[in-house]
Amino acid sequence: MFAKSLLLSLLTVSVANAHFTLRYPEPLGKSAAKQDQGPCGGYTIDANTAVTEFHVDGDAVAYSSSHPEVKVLFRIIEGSSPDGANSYKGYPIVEQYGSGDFCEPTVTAPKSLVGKQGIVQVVQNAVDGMLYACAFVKFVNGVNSNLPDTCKNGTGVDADFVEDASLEALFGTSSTPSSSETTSAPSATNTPNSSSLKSFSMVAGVVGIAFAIIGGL
Ligand SMILES: *[C@@H]1O[C@H](CO)[C@@H](O)[C@H](O)[C@H]1NC(C)=O
Ligand SMILES: *[C@@H]1O[C@H](CO)[C@@H](O)[C@H](O)[C@H]1NC(C)=O
Ligand SMILES: [Cu+2]
Repeated sequence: MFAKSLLLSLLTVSVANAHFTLRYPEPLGKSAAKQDQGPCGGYTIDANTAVTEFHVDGDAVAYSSSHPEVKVLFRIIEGSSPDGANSYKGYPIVEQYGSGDFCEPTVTAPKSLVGKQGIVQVVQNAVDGMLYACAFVKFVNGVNSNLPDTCKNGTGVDADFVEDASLEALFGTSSTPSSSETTSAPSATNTPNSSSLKSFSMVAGVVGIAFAIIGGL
């Protein structure tokens, strides 16, 4: 019993710190330590940043999520500034259920961006607030017919289309200083009962993982 509760508290800590890891396109950085800081989770683009080709008629955005319930925006930003004025929804906002690997293989960008550089930004509205990750890309023609191995959905991971005012608000407010985004707290955006529902589903997910691990020992 002691071992179980110890494992459970360790898992709770690691889940609270992990948030999500962008796997494709290549992220600006892999640490989630500052993932609550917009626009790119504490990372900026520099001379060493990897550039991934992104196919405007359909390409993959893949991540691994520690949260069993998040709302997700896949945002396409023109140019190398994440606060750039021209940005687009690469896919309708989804609510993703189940923790683990998630990949949306048909994210698109406007054809007018072909040949230009840009940013693929993933923003999650999660139980612990807004979370950000970015990838630096060069837009190319067509559909990616050679999807990466990281483009897969974990067992029990699924998604539905959803509306989300907080994610929607990221459009048309590109002049908002990013410092205001970093101060957002979960309590500010969630009504008490919806946030307790989300906490419950997060705890349920953690317990599920713990029992899956205990079962495997
Ligand atoms: C993962 O699930 C989502 C939601 O059902 C779906 O749109 C997407 O195509 C799936 N990804 C893969 C790689 O099958
Ligand atoms: C949650 O709160 C809203 C408004 O505060 C209320 O209308 C709704 O009935 C509540 N739902 C539950 C499950 O308590
Ligand atoms: Cu988190």
